[in-house]
Amino acid sequence: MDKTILVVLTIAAAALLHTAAADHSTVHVVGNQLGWTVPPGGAATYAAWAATQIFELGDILVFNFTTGDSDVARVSKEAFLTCNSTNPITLNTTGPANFTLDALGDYYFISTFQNHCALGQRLAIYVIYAPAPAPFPYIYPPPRAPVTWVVGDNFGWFVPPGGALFYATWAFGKDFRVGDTLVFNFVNGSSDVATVTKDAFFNCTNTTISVYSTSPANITLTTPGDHYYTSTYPRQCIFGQQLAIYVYGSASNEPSPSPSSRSSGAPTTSAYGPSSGISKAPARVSGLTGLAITILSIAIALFH
Ligand SMILES: *[C@@H]1O[C@H](CO)[C@@H](O)[C@H](O)[C@H]1NC(C)=O
Ligand SMILES: *[C@@H]1O[C@H](CO)[C@@H](O)[C@H](O)[C@H]1NC(C)=O
Ligand SMILES: *[C@@H]1O[C@H](CO)[C@@H](O)[C@H](O)[C@H]1NC(C)=O
Ligand SMILES: *[C@@H]1O[C@H](CO)[C@@H](O)[C@H](O)[C@H]1NC(C)=O
Ligand SMILES: *[C@@H]1O[C@H](CO)[C@@H](O)[C@H](O)[C@H]1NC(C)=O
Ligand SMILES: *[C@@H]1O[C@H](CO)[C@@H](O)[C@H](O)[C@H]1NC(C)=O
Ligand SMILES: *[C@@H]1O[C@H](CO)[C@@H](O)[C@H](O)[C@H]1NC(C)=O
Ligand SMILES: CC(=O)N[C@H]1CO[C@H](CO)[C@@H](O)[C@@H]1O
Repeated sequence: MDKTILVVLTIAAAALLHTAAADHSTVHVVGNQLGWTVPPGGAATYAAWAATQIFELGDILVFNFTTGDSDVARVSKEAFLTCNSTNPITLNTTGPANFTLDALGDYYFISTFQNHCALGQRLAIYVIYAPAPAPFPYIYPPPRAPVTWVVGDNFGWFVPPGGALFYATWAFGKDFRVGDTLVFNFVNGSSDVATVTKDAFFNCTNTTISVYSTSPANITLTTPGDHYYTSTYPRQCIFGQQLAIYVYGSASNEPSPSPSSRSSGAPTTSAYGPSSGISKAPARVSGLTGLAITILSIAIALFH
């Protein structure tokens, strides 16, 4: 394809993504009415608050504090775990302070005022999925032959050391279509693959649609839309053995997402793909998983 066209399409896609993110951005007031302060309930307070939120790309955090009584620093994970305020990534001393979640990944915030962090004024959150590709003109992917996807590649299907971000990262930007096959490799008897509903996925409840108990579990994608996978084994779901994917229509035809997300003027083009920057993961991981990851990370940090 002509480079100029590709650049123009990429810019257009970026602009559309930006618009989509802006339209859907949610404002999260950290701690709700409590605001950003030394919490009466200790560190569990902000972890519990985070568990009630779903953080997405483009969302805004508002740290509501009184200037002079506190501040907010974005810090590394290590600094968060050790309450080290020596070299923060950003520091805002004027309240309220806004922070835009502009990338996937984890974010750590503390107060640099003496003892505030140790007393629980710290927050860890995870931005795992981009927002749904809701109403913006859809760019059709070119037809292609069915693909076999090995879930987690060489790592396979296990509790990932880094938590739920691992499978979200694996799935991010992948072009799953009806007719494709997912291959889950695990150890017989120590895990399984459960296809679950969205609620069961987010809440890690053990209500399964179907279970595949022998490895490899080869699952052919037969319907478009969201698909959720986890394990029925104890704690594997809450420790991050969770995969959410969005499946487009047939591999060899134009995809058929909901009619509202189509535009008659949308060009048929090959600008679509992992590098186009178009996010298509509709799923979001609740703070509950984030909390589980926080606990797991802290546990890992303590035992090393
Ligand atoms: C910030 O806190 C003040 C004092 O409690 C309150 O009046 C104000 O509404 C809060 N702002 C937000 C955005 O919650
Ligand atoms: C705090 O972090 C700084 C660098 O960011 C490091 O030099 C220092 O040793 C750390 N302090 C502690 C107590 O870990
Ligand atoms: C912070 O975000 C709130 C809520 O969107 C908004 O009302 C306020 O103007 C923002 N403040 C700054 C300094 O951007
Ligand atoms: C989790 O479970 C509760 C009820 O147990 C339900 O109301 C909610 O919709 C479920 N899903 C999410 C994403 O929280
Ligand atoms: C799991 O069990 C099935 C059925 O017994 C067997 O065919 C398969 O080879 C086993 N897989 C592994 C990875 O051991
Ligand atoms: C599952 O898929 C793998 C990888 O494509 C293949 O080697 C294996 O034979 C398939 N197993 C079954 C039971 O279809
Ligand atoms: C989940 O459900 C399956 C089948 O319904 C059951 O065999 C398994 O023991 C359950 N696991 C947990 C952790 O409750
Ligand atoms: C919470 C936070 O760090 N907010 C802002 C602090 O100030 C910088 C710029 O100085 C902003 O980029 C941050 O969003």
